[in-house]
Amino acid sequence: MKKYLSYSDEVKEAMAQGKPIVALESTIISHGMPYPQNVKTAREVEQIIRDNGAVPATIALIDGMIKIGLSDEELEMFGNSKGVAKVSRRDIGYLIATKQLGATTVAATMICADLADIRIFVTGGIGGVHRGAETTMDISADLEELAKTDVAVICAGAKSILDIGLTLEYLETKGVPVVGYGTDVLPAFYTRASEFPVNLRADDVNTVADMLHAKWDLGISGGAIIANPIREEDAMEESFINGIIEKALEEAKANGIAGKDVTPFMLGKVKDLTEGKSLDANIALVKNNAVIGAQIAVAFNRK
Ligand code: PSU
Ligand code: MN
Repeated sequence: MKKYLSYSDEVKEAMAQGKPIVALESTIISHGMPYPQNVKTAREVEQIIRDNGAVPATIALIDGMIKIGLSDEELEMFGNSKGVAKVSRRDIGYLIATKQLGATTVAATMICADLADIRIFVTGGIGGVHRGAETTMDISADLEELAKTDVAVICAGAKSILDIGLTLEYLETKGVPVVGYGTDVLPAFYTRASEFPVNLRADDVNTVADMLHAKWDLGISGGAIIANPIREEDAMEESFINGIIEKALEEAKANGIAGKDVTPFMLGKVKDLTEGKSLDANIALVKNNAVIGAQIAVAFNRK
């Protein structure tokens, strides 16, 4: 297994010294945001994690290896290359065998973080049960991964491009803890609140760290979602963003978008229809998650 893993010097040193490490995904860079904002954001998020006492490990597949920690040039390459594959659980073996560039989704990043023994992972949003999934069966592999892989994902909740209620039902069935960070309802990514309550709430990072230790010490395998609302000043107006999402969903349908292309298509459309405002919100919420995620990693590492 170890022969497939390659660590950056920064991550190698952090591991040797027992420092807290935070995993970051690369699909958000290659397929979630346009260039050059994607690369700029990736760099800034890494720095926020350092400033909060942890070490960032952006994960991607390069030349037949799982890279744990990317160099500046590699970040640039993932942000500014055409034809980088979007890699979920199903794709990892093939991408390694064919030595292609692979940007890891939440599911694939969780798998790679777990292999590297990194338990805390920061991103923007997770995949979920899509609207209309009762006929399309479009349910993100992220949810299945959360059910079985021991990595906690700090995100800003679930976007209303998804069916948030069904996403929560799925997570409940699979036994995935969904913790509201300072909130009693699941945040809806661009907005601070959805209409859906969460069953668990934490108001400080120690509670999150203690919860993760207790769960995994007890042998209760699987991930956890720590849902951290976007800051008030960065949030979008609810009726505005929901109207845009409806429009983008219609366009996706009219264009026959399916499979792994749905989420990137929706993100791009929403960005265009909001004239970039959704991208600003997206960038702000990822940075906000990086602050909390790094602090959780520090608290988790203390035990
Ligand atoms: N949500 C975002 N930005 C993203 C993604 C989701 O706001 O970049 C990416 C993540 O990598 C997530 C993936 O794991 O999309 C989910 O894709 P799918 O819906 O095809 O499972
Ligand atoms: Mn899908």
